[in-house]
Amino acid sequence: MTVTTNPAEGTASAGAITTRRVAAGALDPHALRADFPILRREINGHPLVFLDSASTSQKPDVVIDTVSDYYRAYNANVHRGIYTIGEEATAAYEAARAKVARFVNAPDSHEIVFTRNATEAINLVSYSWGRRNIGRSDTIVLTEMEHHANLVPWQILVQEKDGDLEFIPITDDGILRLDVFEVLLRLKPKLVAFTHVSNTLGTINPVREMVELAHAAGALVLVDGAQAVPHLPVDVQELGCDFYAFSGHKMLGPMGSGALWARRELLEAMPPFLAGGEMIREVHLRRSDFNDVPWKFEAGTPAVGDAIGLGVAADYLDGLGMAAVRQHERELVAYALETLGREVPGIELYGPMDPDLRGGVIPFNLPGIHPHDVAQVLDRSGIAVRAGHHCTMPLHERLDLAATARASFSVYSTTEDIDALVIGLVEVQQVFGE
Ligand code: 7TS
Repeated sequence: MTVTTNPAEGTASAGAITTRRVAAGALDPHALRADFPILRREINGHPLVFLDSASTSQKPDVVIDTVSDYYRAYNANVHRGIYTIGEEATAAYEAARAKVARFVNAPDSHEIVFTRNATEAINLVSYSWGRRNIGRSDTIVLTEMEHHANLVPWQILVQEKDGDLEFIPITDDGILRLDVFEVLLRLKPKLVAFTHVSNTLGTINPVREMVELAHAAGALVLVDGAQAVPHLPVDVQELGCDFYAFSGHKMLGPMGSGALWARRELLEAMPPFLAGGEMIREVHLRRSDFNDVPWKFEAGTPAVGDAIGLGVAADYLDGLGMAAVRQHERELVAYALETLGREVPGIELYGPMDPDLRGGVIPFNLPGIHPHDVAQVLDRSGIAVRAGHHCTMPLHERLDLAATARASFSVYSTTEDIDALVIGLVEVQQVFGE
């Protein structure tokens, strides 16, 4: 595929490339796989079956070529150069911000702060907003299903400020107990922070309803969208939350890309997180004035090529249509739950069994076999799944599990991938004599 670079917009052709992958509103993962060069790899003589997209997604040619074009044609620092390639890089970087804003329906592209990943976006809020707004005895409400990225920053904050953390419990099926949430809201928390989609159980949380409850109790809401933005339509205005954090590298974008969306008045009132160049307007020896948002939060030279690549990834997904992406992954979840349950003797599956409540994440265990052994034997057949606690140790503790194996999907995942997993798991059971 040839990419025609238009630096002013990043590579402009992603939307056109992807429209042919959608027939009558349905996504054709087989056609789309041609866009992902890594899926042509063989591992141990088998085609790669990549079932670890919750860790990071693979990247289409159009994203890889966009980043490569940036380095080949207009690599320069941004917001500085009076020369042509500096102006091109700046225009493409800011155009990428507008694309990402549009993708999550942010009302103003200046409400998007580029970060390295969701972790950095959440830390930006905990260090900047948190240090100014959380004090002694203030409460932050989280859930039992959080990724460590949406737990540890808040632990550090409340330890420093002598505040409190409370946790919305889950049912054994991995559904949040909203009845308990309502009770916790009587504590008048300053912030409620929770994941949109669980990276371990796949649970899709009722964000809008939770935001309404939290706002009625006077709390702000941060949503960790790392597992949602790549997989379902996200509209931050409709969700009504205050902060929304996500990773670019899980949504077909480059490693090292991610973003925070926050309401503008919040960003404006927040002190800087990191300090140095870019984030200032005027510097004197003993004091400085800071730049406008979002640049106030983008200290130092940003990952320009990665941000431009992220903008193109957003266009690519937009071309597929996020409703079609969600429908595709919902079908895969239904197929996986049914097929694994039927074909793999004794398999234990965790999380909600209703595909309507679940993103493309399937955690499981084979009785008597450690998930690390499961993953290692699957790798012999070219099948990549993650094994361990998936950065959700408290959730595993709650479910009384030492570890799980996890298959997770993206736009290029197919029912054939799931069939290969089923065959692989039966082989694992034979290897271990179960
Ligand atoms: N929040 C959720 C819900 C996540 O799933 C992850 C990463 C993060 C935050 C952190 O994202 P990062 O880009 O800052 O690293 N989740 C996973 C996973 O499930 N397997 O590897 C990384």
